[in-house]
This record gives sequence, structure tokens and C-alpha cells, in this order.
Amino acid sequence: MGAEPYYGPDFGLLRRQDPELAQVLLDELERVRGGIQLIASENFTSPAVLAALGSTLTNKYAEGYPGRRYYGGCEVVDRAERLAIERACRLFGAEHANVQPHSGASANLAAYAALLQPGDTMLAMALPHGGHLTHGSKVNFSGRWFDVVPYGVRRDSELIDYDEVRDLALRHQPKLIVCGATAYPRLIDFAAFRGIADDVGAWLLADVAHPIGLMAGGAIPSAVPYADVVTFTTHKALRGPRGGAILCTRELAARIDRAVFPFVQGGPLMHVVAAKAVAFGEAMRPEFAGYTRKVIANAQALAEALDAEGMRAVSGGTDTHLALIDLRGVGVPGVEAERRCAAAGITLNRNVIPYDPEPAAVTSGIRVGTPCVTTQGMGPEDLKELGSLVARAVRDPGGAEEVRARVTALLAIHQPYLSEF
Ligand code: DSN
Repeated sequence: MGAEPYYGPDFGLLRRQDPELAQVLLDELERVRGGIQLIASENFTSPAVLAALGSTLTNKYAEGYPGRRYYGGCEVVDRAERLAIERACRLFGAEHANVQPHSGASANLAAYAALLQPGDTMLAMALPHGGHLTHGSKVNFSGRWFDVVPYGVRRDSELIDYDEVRDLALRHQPKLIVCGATAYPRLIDFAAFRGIADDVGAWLLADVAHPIGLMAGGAIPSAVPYADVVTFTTHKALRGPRGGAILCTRELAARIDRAVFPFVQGGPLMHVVAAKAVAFGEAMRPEFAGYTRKVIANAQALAEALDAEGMRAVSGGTDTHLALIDLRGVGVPGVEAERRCAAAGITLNRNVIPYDPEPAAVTSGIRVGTPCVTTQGMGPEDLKELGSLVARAVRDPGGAEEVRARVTALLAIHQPYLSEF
């Protein structure tokens, strides 16, 4: 540090002080600039979000909530958290927001802690049908500590079977019904879930980690008017820092706050809370609404292009930012498709499809999403081309270099962290 006051991230300083670690950051930047990112749960934050993340707010211990902390000197970071809470409430029309969860998993753990006791029954979407790990998987705390009744999608339509959800709710009388998914391309009918929860006197939790950004931009209907508690992550289509948050009714505010701190977490990550405030502010701008509509149009163009190549879109398409692709028609398992796409400069993830005959390590499918490419400025025509590039990479590993050449040409026009967004 020289005579100039130090305000925030200084990459040159890091490079001089710790070239080894600085090289990791450069290599990661190079990796994302050198390929196309189709991971449905990732995005590129704005430089303003990165500036808040790299700020001195990381130094501050602030256990508690604004105006009610267990450490002195919190009057400045209080302002960051108040801004994040106010903006989240305004953006989503929520009565209360807790912006401290470190992740989606911590947000769900806190929501369960606020509403359930160990051993209580909850109804949630099964992981092999597109549900989240923290919705009752046996390898996760949620499956070990609660009596979880799973629901899934219909074999014929590959859509949530609301009749099955109602039957299971009536039979098992859960205390909590959880909706939301990690690999479900269609809109979820939150009003239907509300009706079922009311019929059995259950709480309704909507985990909208995936579509929350689309809801922020008004591109799809929001879960907030229907659910007692809404959990989400801030780093997917919402384009904020890696982290979680919870929205809830006024009635549940104190229970949720006590569950986040002191039950699940200690000190909040104040630099991340500040970055969440920045992201919520960005999501309020009219251009963010346009971005979310483009994300969906791009996902639809990609799903249609893949479908035309014999790579079937599960449920026949998408209403959101992601598509789930059944590869059985081309005879390549998901794990191999993921590897072949990586060799051609396209990053995506293998994913089980509903009723998948293959185990999770192999899978019959891939999941693709468009938050990153849309942030880079790509449009439906680019996504159509990307669909045929993915299909070529999957079918013909020998043609990887040719696919990579087209990927490089697309990236020359649409580079992350070089162009304005
Ligand atoms: N693991 C995350 C995803 O990729 O969907 C869950 O939010």
C-alpha cells in the first residue's frame, strides 16, 4: 500500500505479493474466457458486485442483526445489511428478508429449523426427479433428520404430478411442503402447492434458488405471494455473489431470524451481504427485466436446437433458464457427453433425467442453462448455433477442434468481463 488510501481490490498488489495465488485467479479468468459456460446455476457477476465482495467489510464481525449486534463498531456495516434487506423486500414484494445465509443449503437448514422439529414429516421433490440435495436426500442432513416423503414427475408428461402431491399430503399429513427444483425446466404452480398445503394445514416453503432471478425480472410468476417461506441463492440467474437469502411473512420473521442466527450460523459475511445489496439494486433496473426475458428466449432456442438434433428436451421444452436433455436418442451417456463438450470448449453438467436407468455418476442426460451466455450478450441465433455445436461435440469427439474453433469465434464477439453488461 502506498501513500494513496486503499479502497478495495487491487489485482496488481496481489500479483506482486502472491504470484502463485494470483496465477490461479488469472487461470480461472482464462478458463471462462476460453469456453462457453452452459452450467444452469452459474452466472457472471458485475464488476460492482466483485468490488463489494473484495472490500474491507470482510473484516467485520457482526453477529446479530442491524441495531442489535453482539460486537461494537457495527454502525457502518448495519447500513449495508439494511440496504440489502430493504432492496430484497422491495424487489420481491416480501414482508421480511434475511440476507445472512451463507448458501442455499444454510438457508434451507435455517428454514427447516424455524418450522420443524427433528423427526417431523415433510413432503419434497425427489432428487432423481429434479429436486435439490437439501430436500430430503439420504446423504444430506435433510434426509437424515426429517421423515421425508418424496414426490416426483409423471412418467408420461415429465411434469410435477399435483394429484400425487395432494394424495401424498393427505396420506402423510406433513408439517411442511417444499416445492422448487434444481433440474425442472417448467414453471411450478405455486398456487396449487398453496392449496394443497392449506388443505392439510402444512407450511409451504418454496426453494426458488434456480428461478429467483427470473422472478426478480418479472419474466415468470413469483412464489412470494403463495409461500410462507421462500429460500434462494443469489448467484444464479440473479447474478449476485455466491450466497443465500430467505424471504418470509411478517408472522415468521422472528423465527426465521433466530434460526439463521444464532441457531445455524455465527457471524454474517458482511462483504457478501453488501454484494447482495448491490445485486438486488442491479436487479431493480429495467435492463435486468430485459435480461431475464432474454435468458428464457435463449434457453428455448437452445432446447429447440438440441431437440432438432435428436437430443430430446425433457417435458418437451422449457419455460425457464434451463433445459434437461435426454441423450438416449444419440446413445451417449451424460458423463461422456460432459467430457466431450469440455474437450470442445463447452462446459455443462451431466444430470439424471426422470426415471433414469443410469446412476447419478453416469446419467442419461445433461442440463444446460443460459444465464452466463445471456450476460455475455448472446441471442437466440447464437443459441441455435450453440445447440448444433453441442450436438456435434457429443456425437463426434473427433470433431472437437472444429467445434472449438466456432466456440472461439463466438467468444471473440461475446467475452465475459471484457464487454459492458
Ligand atoms: N447444485 C446447485 C445446482 O447446480 O443446481 C443447486 O442449487
